[in-house]
Parts: sequence; structure tokens; C-alpha cells
Amino acid sequence: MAEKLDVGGLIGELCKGFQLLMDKDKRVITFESLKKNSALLGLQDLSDDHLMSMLKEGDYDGDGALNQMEFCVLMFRLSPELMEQSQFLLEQALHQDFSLTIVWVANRKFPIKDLTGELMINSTDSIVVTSRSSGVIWSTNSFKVAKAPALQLLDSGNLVVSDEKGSNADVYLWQSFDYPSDTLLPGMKLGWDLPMGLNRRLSSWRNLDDPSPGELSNGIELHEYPQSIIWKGSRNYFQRWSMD
Ligand SMILES: [Ca+2]
Repeated sequence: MAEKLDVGGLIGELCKGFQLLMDKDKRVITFESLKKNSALLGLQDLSDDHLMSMLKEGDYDGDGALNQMEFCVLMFRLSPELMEQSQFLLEQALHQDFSLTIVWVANRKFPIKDLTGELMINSTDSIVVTSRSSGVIWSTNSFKVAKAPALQLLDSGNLVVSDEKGSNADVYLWQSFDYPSDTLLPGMKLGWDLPMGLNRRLSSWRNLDDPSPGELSNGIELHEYPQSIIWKGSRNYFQRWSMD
């Protein structure tokens, strides 16, 4: 089926599969609903042990059932053909839709190459990115000082943490705009934030498939008159302007 589908069709088919297998009251796939409906997907020959291990394999949050996201991820992982097809469709979409630009990568040197990545605020009030094979691959400092830290992706493309119940909910405790990749978006600032000890620089990807920092970077050099410089490695490559 996958060969004839576009991205929307592929996701639609997976959603239909989930609907077929789920417990209609609980809106998740339980062992009982999986066993009852497995024949609908041609899985009637699988033993109880096999069905249970499938359920455990996909149950990321450990609640004993599969929600829609867990089911879709499991289907991709169990089907190399589906995975291959989804990668093909993604590459096709990337080539066809030039408005799709990756503007921020949490850990540029160690991107997750499968579908097991999760982004969350964890129990120590830090933002973490985890992958199933490697555990935590990136994290921020803890936001313990906040009463209710909340993660939000703004329309500007800025991923921010603010304190929803704090006295100053409009002040960001952390924002991805402080850690630019290779794309300058409206509202981003380059250069130094001396009180925070931040030096915000753009840096190129190593190549189209590898977000780790490449040779070219752009930022502000602190002098009597700060200057915007493009570096190639550690060498000044281009000096764009000086500010006075
Ligand atoms: Ca679950």
C-alpha cells in the first residue's frame, strides 16, 4: 500500500489502522483490543506473548497501552519498508517545498536519526531531548526557580520557556533564539549578551544532511567599535560593517 501513497495518505492509513485496533471507549490500543481486532490487520496468527511484546515495544510512557503517536512510531520501526517510504516522501517534500527550513537543532553534533526522539520538560524542570537508543542527548539547565515552567513554540519559530504562574510570565527563562543555527529569523539577535554570558552566532551546517557546525560562522566581534564578521574556521573571511 505504501508505494502509492503521499505523505498525507501514509499518515491517514496509519490513523485508520489505529482506529481499527483501539479500544473504542479508552481511545487507546490495549492488549485486549489488539487481540480482539488483530485479524483485521492480518495479525491473527500472532501469539498472546507476541502481541504483548509488540505492545510493550511501543509503549513509551509505560501506561500499558498504545496511544496514536506510539502506534505510528511502532509501525515505522517494525516496517523497514514503511520507514524507507517515509524517508523517501520526506526527502521529496524537502526538495519540493523550499519553505520548509530547519531553523533550530537541539544537539547539532548528535542529531536523532530515527523516530524515537522526544522533547519534554522533565521532573527536574529542565528541557530534555531523548532518544530511545541513547537516552538524554541534550538538556538545558533546570528551571526550578519557576512555579510552572511551560514550553511553547511561538509563530515566530522561537521555542521558549516561560513561567506561567510567575510574576513575570512574559519574560522567557530560555529561548531557542539565543542558540541560532544557520538561519536568522525576524526577532533574533546576534552578538553578545554579556550579563548572560551568551555569544549568539550563526554557523553553517557541515552539509545538507549534517547539522553539525561547518566552517562558516557569523557573529559580532567585540572591539571599541563592534563589528559583524563572517569567519571561515578561525580566520576572518568577510567583514560586513562596523557600528558606531
Ligand atoms: Ca502508552
